[in-house]
Amino acid sequence: MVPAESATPLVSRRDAALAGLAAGGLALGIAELVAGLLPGAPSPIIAVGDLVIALQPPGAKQLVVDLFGLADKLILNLVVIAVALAAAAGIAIASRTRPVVATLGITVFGLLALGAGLRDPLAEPLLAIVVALVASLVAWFALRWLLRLAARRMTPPVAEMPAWGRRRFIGTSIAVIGAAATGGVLGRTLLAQAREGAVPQAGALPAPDATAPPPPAGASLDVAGITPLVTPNERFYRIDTALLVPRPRLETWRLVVTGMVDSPFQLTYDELVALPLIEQYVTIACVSNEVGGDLVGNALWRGVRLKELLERAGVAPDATQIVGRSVDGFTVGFPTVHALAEEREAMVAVGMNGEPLPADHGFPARLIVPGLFGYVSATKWLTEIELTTLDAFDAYWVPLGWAKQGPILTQSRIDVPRSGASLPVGSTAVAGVAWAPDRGISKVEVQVDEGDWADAELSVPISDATWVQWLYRWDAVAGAHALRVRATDGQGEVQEERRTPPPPDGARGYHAIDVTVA
Ligand SMILES: Nc1nc2c(c(=O)[nH]1)N[C@H]1C(S)=C(S)[C@@H](COP(=O)(O)O)O[C@H]1N2
Ligand SMILES: [Mo]
Repeated sequence: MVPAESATPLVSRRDAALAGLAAGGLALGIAELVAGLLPGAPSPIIAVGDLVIALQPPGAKQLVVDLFGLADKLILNLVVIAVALAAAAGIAIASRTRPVVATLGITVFGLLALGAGLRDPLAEPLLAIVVALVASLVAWFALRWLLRLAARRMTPPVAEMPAWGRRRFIGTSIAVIGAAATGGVLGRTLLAQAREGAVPQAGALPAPDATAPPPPAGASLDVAGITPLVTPNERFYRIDTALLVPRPRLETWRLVVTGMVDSPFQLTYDELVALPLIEQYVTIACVSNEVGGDLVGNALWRGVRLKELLERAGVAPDATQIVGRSVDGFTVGFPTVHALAEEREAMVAVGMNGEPLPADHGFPARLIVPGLFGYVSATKWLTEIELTTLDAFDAYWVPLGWAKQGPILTQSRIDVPRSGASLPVGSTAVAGVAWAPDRGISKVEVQVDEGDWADAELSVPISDATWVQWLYRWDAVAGAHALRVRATDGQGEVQEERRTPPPPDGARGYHAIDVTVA
């Protein structure tokens, strides 16, 4: 046996990097496999990704939205893997001359995996320790083994056949990487599968006790290309910090109502859906939505009135804030008046457009508060409603620089024609949606170039909590034109013209498009 201390300096940087890559990959792959095989064991890749999201600098929610909000978090997973592998290669190179670097580096990464795993609310602490320990040991032994294999070919007497020795080392490293990738993919597949199955079949949801009347006649305008009045579940935007969609098991899931209340209580899923269920259309929107963006949707939500749950618990008069907590630790917070006010029907939703909540949208239960941006109100995978004070607690996005209070701003969007479209001369439908939940929309106007603002036709609103469609028949004349839209809410406030970026409290400004008429 050649002691690592004397053999490893002979390894080339390139071979050491390959050994580090293979050893690091094997550690990640096996950790993923353990996470897939043992329910409650955290995946270090996901746990570290969650940590990255949690540690974003203020205002960086845009980053999450741009990078991972819609791309199913694939990119963050890949970045975490790439950084880990690059570090493993670096550690292996450095360990050629200073073997202690391997032990130190692996310990640091093991502790990182441990720390990240321990703060994953979905993971068992003991299994977080097991995963970190297994991954560290695998990394350490695999690295030592591969470096020795690489060194052996350089060491007399094998030095006479370097080609053979090198082929063997490279072949082994590639085999290890293949095994790591296979184990990793298998583990992640098992992990994702383990979280399915809890979702009941569509239709299993009890019928609502108070059904929403169907949308009134004239609620939808007949315009090709306009956003549909009700957003189908599979087309509804998705924004959250979850790298892996939480799928709570119904047997153990509870909704807890606690904090500054007379009598805290908890409900099972069956108990929750056995309560009187209402149905209402509510348009929800993301604070990160850009002017003209599509992080907004309108659905028929079915669920229990939040008021009902709060009355049962008996809210202390000085409890000024409602905090919604998700099974994955995400939190929202909003003033208690939003749930108690007569005109609002904040709810714990269990159904979306006639089906149980899809996993992506918060199964088994989520909050829906008409009029508030999602980040302060719409907790998905809800498990706790806590009554507290506004001073006592800042929810997830507030320390990251987003506004404590998040009323949805009045906005309007042009859906047709598309910006950049070429149109024929003559009558053209300019149409889209406008929303100001829960103040309602009283007017939408369109401006062509720098001309006068002209009233658009509005669809018959479902309620003040939903968007409306609008249509303006434009007599298009030849040339290049700019079209703008603005809405007025139900209280007579005109949408703000001055542009602001989404942070800290939502984007302002008028949506504008350019078209060419010929
Ligand atoms: N558990 C959890 N709930 C969450 C979030 C989250 O990150 N985690 N994001 C919120 C934000 S910012 C928005 S805009 C809405 C989006 O709901 P949707 O994905 O169903 O459209 O969910 C809210 N609820
Ligand atoms: Mo959001």
